[in-house]
Amino acid sequence: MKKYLFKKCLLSFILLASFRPSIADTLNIFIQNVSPGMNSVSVNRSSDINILFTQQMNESTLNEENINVSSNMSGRLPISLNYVPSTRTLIIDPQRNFSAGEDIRVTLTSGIQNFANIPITPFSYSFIAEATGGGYFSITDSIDITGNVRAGDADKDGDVDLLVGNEVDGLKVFSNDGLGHFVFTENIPLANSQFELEDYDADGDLDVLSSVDNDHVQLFLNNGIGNFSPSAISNVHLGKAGDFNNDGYPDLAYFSNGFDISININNNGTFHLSNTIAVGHECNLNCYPAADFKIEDMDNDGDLDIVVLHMTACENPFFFMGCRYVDVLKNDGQGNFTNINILSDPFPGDDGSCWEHVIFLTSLNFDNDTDMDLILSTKKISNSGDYEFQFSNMSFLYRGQRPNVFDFDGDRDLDVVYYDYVLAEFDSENEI
Ligand SMILES: [Ca+2]
Ligand SMILES: [Ca+2]
Ligand SMILES: [Ca+2]
Ligand SMILES: [Ca+2]
Repeated sequence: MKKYLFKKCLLSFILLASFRPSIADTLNIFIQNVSPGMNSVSVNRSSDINILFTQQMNESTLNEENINVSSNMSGRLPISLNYVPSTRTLIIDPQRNFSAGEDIRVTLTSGIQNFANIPITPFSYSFIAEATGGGYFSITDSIDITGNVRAGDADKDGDVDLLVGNEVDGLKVFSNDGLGHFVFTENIPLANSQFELEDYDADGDLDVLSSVDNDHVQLFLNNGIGNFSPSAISNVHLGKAGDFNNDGYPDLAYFSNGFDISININNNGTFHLSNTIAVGHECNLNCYPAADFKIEDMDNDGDLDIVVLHMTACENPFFFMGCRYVDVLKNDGQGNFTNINILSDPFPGDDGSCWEHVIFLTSLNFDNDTDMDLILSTKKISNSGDYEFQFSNMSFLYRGQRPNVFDFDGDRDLDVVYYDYVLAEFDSENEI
């Protein structure tokens, strides 16, 4: 995410309280339906995952090599699998309950075959586990930072730890004591303060991908208990993770050439530039650029698309003038993308009085159907499917941003890490 004029941000979260089961048509020629439904929120924490196929499957291909269930909290999850031919249903049983608010992605790769040994169209989808609570937050811990902050269960002991970038000492790991307080445990000295945390090798633990100089990133692999060792270097930039080709391994996307998006495919821990998608920007008020993007399956066809917010604005003493666009880059399933513009605002107007208010793009299924929706500051963008979107204004400014929203103290309500760029520190807030 580009942080031009990024003065201050406060992470917050709206918990959608109710869950309505999805009523889905056939999802593709191989998959009838999935449960929990696509983009579900508030999924029961002990749920199994059921895949209903349209036809009999080759049971020997329904194995862990071809099926990846991954968590934003801890990476790939151990699962057990049971295929029931009489109902054409695959039951995926994760070997632990989901954590509150945990984001789960299920990927079915092309290694799966039907009864005639024809590979399926690769398919992935996600849902969010239920959390309880609601109310107020209080500050519990403060840690100095001068770089990225990412949260996840780095040491795999069941609680969410913090990795904190520091320009002097590199990357620091703070381990959660189980009650939401954090203890410094180790430095990753070769890693930079700019990094991301994902299970890049899909082996069930979270790894670090760090900028190591202007043009390269280096992977630091987790040994399974939170010790990170230097690994492959790739000649690409740091970016957001998304498995664009549905092989179970997180790929990378980042801005290049202004607002264009570069896709980099993960090949056994090294990243290779695949293609760059042009993102047009027809606005001549080219004073300050700002941009953000989210990686979501916006058309529910089982592959990850990219939603790009891009804007430019000029500041005079009293107000901003500019224009902003939202484009969806539609994935064809192979990692090739087509650009579809869904919003073009010549002058932000309704929420353009303060620059920091208009660069927050959030993806969230806020109307509890099966589609992923968007929130852009005070504008709700409701997804009706087939690239039809409804726009409405909210009376408040929404700046909720994942990924640093987790249940840090294990009491099943969601806590928030927020960081203040002005003071260069951040605080962990726990809900009470
Ligand atoms: Ca932990
Ligand atoms: Ca890993
Ligand atoms: Ca991939
Ligand atoms: Ca898609």
